[in-house]
Formats: sequence, C-alpha cells, structure tokens
Amino acid sequence: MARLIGISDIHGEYDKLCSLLGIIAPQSDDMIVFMGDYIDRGSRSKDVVDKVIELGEMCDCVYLIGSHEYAMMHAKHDEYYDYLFWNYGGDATADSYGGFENIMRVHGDFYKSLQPYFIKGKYLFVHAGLRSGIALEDQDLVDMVYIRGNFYNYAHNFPYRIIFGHTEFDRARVWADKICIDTGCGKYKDAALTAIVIEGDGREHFVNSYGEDYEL
Ligand SMILES: [Mn+2]
Repeated sequence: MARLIGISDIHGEYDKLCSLLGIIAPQSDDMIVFMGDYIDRGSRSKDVVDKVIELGEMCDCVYLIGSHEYAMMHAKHDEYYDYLFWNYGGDATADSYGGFENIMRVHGDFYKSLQPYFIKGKYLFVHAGLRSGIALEDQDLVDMVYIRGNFYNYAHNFPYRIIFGHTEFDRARVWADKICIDTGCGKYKDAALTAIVIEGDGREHFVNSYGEDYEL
C-alpha cells in the first residue's frame, strides 16, 4: 500500500539523505513531502537538491520551503536575511554551488517553486508551524518557516495533525496534535536524518539514517 513520507531539515547532508532513502526504498506509489531546509551547514547542498528533484521522477514528491531557503532567497536584498544566511551555514551552500551567484542560476526554478505547506488527508506538513488564531489562508510565510515555541508549546485548533521540522529534538517528538521530525541533521555531526513514514493502514513510525525504526 502507498506510503506518505515526510523528510525535513536535510541541511546539505547528502550522505545521510542517501542512507535514509536507501532504507525507506521509495516505491512509485509512495508520496514524499520534503519539508524544507535542504541547504546550509552540510557540505553538499547542491547535490541534496539534485537528489530530491531526481526522486520526483520516480514517485510523487512535494517540496516545501524552509527557513534557510527563505533566508537565502532574501539575502541579497535584505540585511537581516543576509546576516542569517551567512551566519547559519550559508557559506557551505555557496561553496557547493561554486559561488552564491550560482545558487539561483542553477536551481532557481526549484527554489521559486517551493510551497508554504501541504495538506494530505488529516495531515498538514509545514516547515516550522502555524500561528494560532490566524486562518490558514492568512498565515504569514515568515511564521510558517520560522515560528518555534509559540507554535509547538501550545495545542492548536487547526483540524489537522501537523507535521513539522525546524526545531530539533534528540528524537522525533509526538504531541496530541503535532509531530516534529527534525533531529538535528546538519547541525550536529552525529545527528540522524529522520523521516516520518505513514503506512497505508495509518500506522505512523519513524525511520532514520542510522537504520533505526521506531514508534512513539
Ligand atoms: Mn533547519
């Protein structure tokens, strides 16, 4: 049966992405939602983007925007995002493309196509979260890619089970109404890249780049 798979915060860690995909072994009827932060920190951001694009040729893939792509795309025009980009791993991304100016030249179509969120059945995938009390269609993209405790420390009333990344925990973390799958890949040398795998029968489990497979 087809699976729904979420992967977030790869951060240039091409080898961990390949390990994880080798374990998950995507099939043509699977759907993979990439939840942003493809780039920065790890040394192979360009290869990560090539890989996730390539995967879209063998199964249904959805690509969301993360905070690091947002900062990268605003870096040239905005002092604050320029600071964020260059001080949170952007140098590694620029190096992987052979210069900052090549990032949008090579993968501009991909970065400009990134979606803010994605809904599939009872699940809503978003990079960082949503702001409570604001309708989905009125959410600010900056919140959706940067929000932290104001989202995950409180119950929300959106009619979805929200799957997000952006804030890292040691392991995937499950609340009654939300799930975080960022386990620090790219930020810490030995951190795993973790995917949520939702089986056709609805079973949710977590698979990481070290081959662990667990339920919470
Ligand atoms: Mn991140």
